Amino acid sequence: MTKHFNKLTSLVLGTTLVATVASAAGGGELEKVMKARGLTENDVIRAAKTYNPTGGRDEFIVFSSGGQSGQVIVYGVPSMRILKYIAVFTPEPWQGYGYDVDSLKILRQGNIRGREINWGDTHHPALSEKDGKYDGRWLAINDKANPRIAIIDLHDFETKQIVSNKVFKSAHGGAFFTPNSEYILDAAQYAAPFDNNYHPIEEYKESYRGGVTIWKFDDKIGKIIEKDSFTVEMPPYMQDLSDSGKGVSNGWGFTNSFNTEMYTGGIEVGMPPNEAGMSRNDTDFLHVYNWEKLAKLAKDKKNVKIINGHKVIPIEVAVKNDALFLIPEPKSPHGVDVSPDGEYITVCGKLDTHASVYKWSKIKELIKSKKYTGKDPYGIPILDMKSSLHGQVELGLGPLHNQYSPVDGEIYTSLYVDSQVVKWNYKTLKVLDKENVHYNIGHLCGMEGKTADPQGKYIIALNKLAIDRFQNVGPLHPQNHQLIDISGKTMDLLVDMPLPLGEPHQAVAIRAEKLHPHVRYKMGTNSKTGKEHVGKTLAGQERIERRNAKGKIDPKGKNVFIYSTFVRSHINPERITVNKGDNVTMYMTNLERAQDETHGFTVDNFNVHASLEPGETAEINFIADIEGVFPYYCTEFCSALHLEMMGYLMVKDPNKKYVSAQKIKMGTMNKEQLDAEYKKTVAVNDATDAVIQSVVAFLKANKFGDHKTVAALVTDAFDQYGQIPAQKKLADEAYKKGDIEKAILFENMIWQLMVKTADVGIRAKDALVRLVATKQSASAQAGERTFGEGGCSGCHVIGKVSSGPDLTGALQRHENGEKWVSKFILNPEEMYDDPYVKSMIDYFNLKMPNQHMNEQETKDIIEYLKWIDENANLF
Ligand code: RUQ
Ligand code: CUA
Repeated sequence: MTKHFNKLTSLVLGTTLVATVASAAGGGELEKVMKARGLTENDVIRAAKTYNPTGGRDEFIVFSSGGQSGQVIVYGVPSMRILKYIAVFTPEPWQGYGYDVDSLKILRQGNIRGREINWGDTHHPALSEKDGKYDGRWLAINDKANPRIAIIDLHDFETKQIVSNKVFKSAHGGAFFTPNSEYILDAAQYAAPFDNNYHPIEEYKESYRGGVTIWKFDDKIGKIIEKDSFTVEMPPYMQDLSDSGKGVSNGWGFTNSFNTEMYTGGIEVGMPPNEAGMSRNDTDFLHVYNWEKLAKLAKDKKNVKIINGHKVIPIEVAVKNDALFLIPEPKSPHGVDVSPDGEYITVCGKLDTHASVYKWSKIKELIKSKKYTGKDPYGIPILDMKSSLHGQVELGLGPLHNQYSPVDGEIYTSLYVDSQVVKWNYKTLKVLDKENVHYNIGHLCGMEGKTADPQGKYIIALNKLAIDRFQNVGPLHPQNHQLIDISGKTMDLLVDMPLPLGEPHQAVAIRAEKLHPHVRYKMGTNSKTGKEHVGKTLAGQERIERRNAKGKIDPKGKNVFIYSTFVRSHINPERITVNKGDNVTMYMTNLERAQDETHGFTVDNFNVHASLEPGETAEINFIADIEGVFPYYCTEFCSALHLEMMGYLMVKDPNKKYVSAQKIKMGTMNKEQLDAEYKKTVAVNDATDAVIQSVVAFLKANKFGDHKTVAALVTDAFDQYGQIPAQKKLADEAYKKGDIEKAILFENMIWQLMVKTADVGIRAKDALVRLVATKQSASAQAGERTFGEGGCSGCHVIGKVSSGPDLTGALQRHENGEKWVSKFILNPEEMYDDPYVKSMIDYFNLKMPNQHMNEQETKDIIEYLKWIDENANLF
């Protein structure tokens, strides 16, 4: 059971690493930190293996079930940094999910028998596949408690569809895509009557049923097609996990089960409890079914029964068509996992210490030659266990789930009771290594570890308990995902990640580069449908309409429609007055194209919230049933003037008379004062525009259009800049009319737009400099870092005189410039009397301090300065 730390190689490596970093940092800094924090060399290596410097990206992206939170959790590997919670079965205000009209429609697709359900017990996420490999387009996840499947679009990481299972009362064994995403397999769990009527438990064997629902999936539009989906009826064994065949076993599905005893407890009537009765038999049944054939059968009316509007293929039909078989499997098993080539099917015993490896070619032969050992009480042929087995291996206590690696025959299995991951070979049936985890691992997640093309490198242990791993935050502990390095001969546990959302059952990981999410929507998109929103509103189209019950514009109508736009930093309109009792619909379009410029929206006290991503149109709806004044505002800190991004909803009672309270008169400026302020404002705008024009000239001179990322930033900047002429016109008109006050305000608006333009424009310039500059040598790169972190940048700004001189051309200022500068960096004090240095000290009233750079760092800085000189025209 115990192992580890035969890691001579990593120790040696560790020492080298420490030595290198220590010398680079100049005073054994790393050693100091290690000592202060009590870290070993191995800890430091593990940290280095998982650390992402700022801006660094992960190699893999994990989609984890969010368990009872009803969400999906997205995080990166190896950093284990959480990137997103995707709202699925549960309202989630940040994303507006369930608080705006369109997302609420998705959530309500999950109603069961008319009942609203606002949570889910998510278990098994599944990524869509092409040829048995992940294609990075769609994610499906099941809800065990309220049998449903949701589809998430990986182009925007939003839930687009929820379908509820019309015959199951719970469903655990899904979601599993078939190898070309034709179908999603979803097995029941607790057997129950398929219809919605009462059936006494004494009729369990007659009226209760299990099964597998085979959902038709259209992978072009990313939707389950309910009318082409069907369920294969199965005996009331508790069907558990499933997997889809692939490669040689493509076209088949595998689902295991427990409680083939068909025991129904009843502690209260003196019966032994379920747990005893349901685990009595030494074997249960692996269900083997031909989904390809069943799908064809389901197309013919005479092969199906319609229950609750859903197609069900009865057991007899499946059996008659040689599409359903059973194979004994050891004692209340849990996971069933098909190997990358589809030939081996590994079933874990849970209450058995063994894993059983079945061989598809053997099963196929038995089916072909109709060699059955008998039939179960429902007439399903049973195949002989021994003749279908490749072999069995004793792994340890409580084997649950499996994952594969690219190494031929290599498989990783979780041991729930032993709290271990075991690496073994399903072909040679040899155990290779064991790694302890804390504690009680359920699923484990390999990198694309259940596909036809596993990527290896890491395994994540999804532990059921955290116990003592983290700071106690109360009796409800966080979950614990542990990252294990599997690239070596033996496994190595790298890091723990507490997950503050429970209980993540299963996770799937995909190579990050396979994901291609959008940055913005096409202007006016309803993100839930992907189509243009009926409420799409462009700048200048903002309006408030009052309509009657027939939808006709009518000043007496009670339905108020607000077509609004959002752009930094204002909402248009800013005043909305309605009558108490009006039905208020607000369409909101985020006019931004800039990356990450999301605006949020709420009206205080009305329990509505929307998240508006760039280009998105969303809709909220409420009855203005209380009188009063309600601020509404943007809920995302979107710019320096975010707090000002607000307005007022005023709800008045049409039956009341309101007396005006307008009394206070403020003193005003005289004409000269106003004129002076106006001129000052215009002058500031002119100066700001000059800066913008210089940036524009630079961008043009350096052909920004050749670089996609820079071009996108420039487009963003000009979104803002393009709004200036309209404001300028308003300012000039107001000035002409003598309303200087208003003219000043419009000029101020112009300045706001300029600042936003400049903000993005400078970002574009910096990005362009990086792209067009000559390539930095490794040493120059290190030099730039040292320059930034070692304190130089505190006084020197490249391209500018700051609190110290501009260093562009510094190497040319002196004879033997490189030597001179390096001497000055190393020992500035010795040169304070040098006439040049002296003049600088006088000018800046500052002495260059000794920053205690070592020789290497100084050399790197010189290289960096050389790179600056090479690119002097850019700064
Ligand atoms: S199951 S811990 Cu809900 Cu996937 Cu095995
Ligand atoms: Cu928009 Cu804050």
